[in-house]
Amino acid sequence: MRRLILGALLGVSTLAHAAEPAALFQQHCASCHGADRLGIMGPALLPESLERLKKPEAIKTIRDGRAATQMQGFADRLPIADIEALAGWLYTPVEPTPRWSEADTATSRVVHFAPGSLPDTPQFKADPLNLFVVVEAGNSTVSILDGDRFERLDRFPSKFALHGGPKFTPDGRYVFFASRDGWVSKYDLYNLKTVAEIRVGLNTRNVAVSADGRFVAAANTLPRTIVLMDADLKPIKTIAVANLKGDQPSRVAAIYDAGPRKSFVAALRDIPELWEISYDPKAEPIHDGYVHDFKMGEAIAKPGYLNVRRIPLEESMEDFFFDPPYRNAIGAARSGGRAQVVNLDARVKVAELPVAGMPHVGSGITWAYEGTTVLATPNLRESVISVIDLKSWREIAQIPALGPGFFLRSHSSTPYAWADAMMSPKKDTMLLIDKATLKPASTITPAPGKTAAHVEFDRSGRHAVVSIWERETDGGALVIIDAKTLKEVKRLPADKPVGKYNVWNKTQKDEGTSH
Ligand code: DHE
Repeated sequence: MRRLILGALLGVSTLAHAAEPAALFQQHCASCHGADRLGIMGPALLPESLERLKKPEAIKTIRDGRAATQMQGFADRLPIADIEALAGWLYTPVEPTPRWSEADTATSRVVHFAPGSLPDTPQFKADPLNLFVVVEAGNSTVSILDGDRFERLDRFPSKFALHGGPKFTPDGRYVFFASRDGWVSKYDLYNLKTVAEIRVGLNTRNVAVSADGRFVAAANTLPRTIVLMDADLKPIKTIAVANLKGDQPSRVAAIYDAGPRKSFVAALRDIPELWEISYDPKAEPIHDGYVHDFKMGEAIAKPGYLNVRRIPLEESMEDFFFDPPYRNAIGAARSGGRAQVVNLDARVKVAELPVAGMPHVGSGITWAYEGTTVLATPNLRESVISVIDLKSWREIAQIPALGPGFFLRSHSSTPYAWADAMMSPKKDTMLLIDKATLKPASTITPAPGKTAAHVEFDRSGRHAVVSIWERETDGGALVIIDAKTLKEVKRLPADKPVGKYNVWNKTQKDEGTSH
């Protein structure tokens, strides 16, 4: 009866079963999450943005709320059956597919501090190049740590579900974050302030910042676009991601800066192409056809600057990595089991190699080994770290891991590469691999039974910081470990700390860090 009255009040048919959660949503959730589910002060609630949230977690969030956020629990107002129905409904697509236009992007931009209005020197006493930026997923915050004393200088609310590595300007002053539901934020590390935000889409993969600090590129899966902005997050252009004919749109798998090439390179999920977008004003013109089939003079050349140069592939590429001279990109083939190597100058695939499972190439790291450079990548499916020689493009070792894992990290001045096994029963243990022998060297279990994942080093490489990837109330912490003695130095409570990023290592592109 209650439902009938509610349905009548809301003008929603209560006879059709599916209308009930929709009505509950409008009554209880729409004011924060938007009647269209695209988010207002609460995050978007679309299947795309909920990909990483398991349904039981969603039910728990609706029932109990989310600590330290405005998300209150509904256990006292809704019976569990309604909560379950509501959670289930959130995973169904919105019809028609929501749109996000260039105008939406432009009007979403908020400038909290105008460029030039804040001091140009660090407003704290700590080495600005040895700060750590720590993403805490539990309470949607970011912490800024002094990397010498391992103390917080700031802890500020972030957009919901930041994902991917934040990206820094080359001087280390600004850092850019992307949230899964399309927000890009710019934070001033000298003044410890978020200075600008913009929503570039409804579902975003990651952001890249140009090596000259002038451009920010955001890669979306919804809508299928790449958004180019200046460093103040003012949109420059939105590029529709599709094949040459324009009849097959594609999600972007990832976009990265290729500094020495003065370009962004993007891998596309749904079409077999790799894209390069030059930010060099002197870039050569682009003939708008595949390199294999256009005839000189027939195609009209576009300016090479800020336009797309297509590289045709046989199969679309997932995540990828560059070799040190940025001449080649190596990426996992979408179907798994193989990696393809693409020469970005010749614009052709130059090698293909079998690799086990699904390597997480974007989280790979490189180091010098026996006269060559190797790329080691964690594996999302198999208990193995693949080591690939970047000269011969052969897999030269498969190091047995403790289980499938997400991340690898090292530092130029430490002998070990640290790997997690966060998707296995050994999720509480990090494996240390000897970079000189490619053999397992040691293990560390900083908190038995709790997930240990993602390592970052301080600027000198003397300390490693490991995430205990749990809620703060459940032992979530940053564990600071002496990288030589492997002894714990300090433990700082943190709320599900995800990634940590040291300004020096990221801006200097230390060989132990990923993109
Ligand atoms: Fe990530 C980086 C892709 C799921 C935490 N992840 C990246 C990058 C890519 C990627 C392409 C590099 C972007 C960059 O740094 O600019 N991640 C994917 C996936 O395809 C996958 C498997 C599925 C998905 O839903 O997207 C996935 N990632 C996850 C998670 O479930 C993790 C563990 C938790 C979360 O917060 O979503 C996760 N991914 C991370 C982190 C980084 C990352 C912490 C940055 C690592 C770094 O050291 O730079």
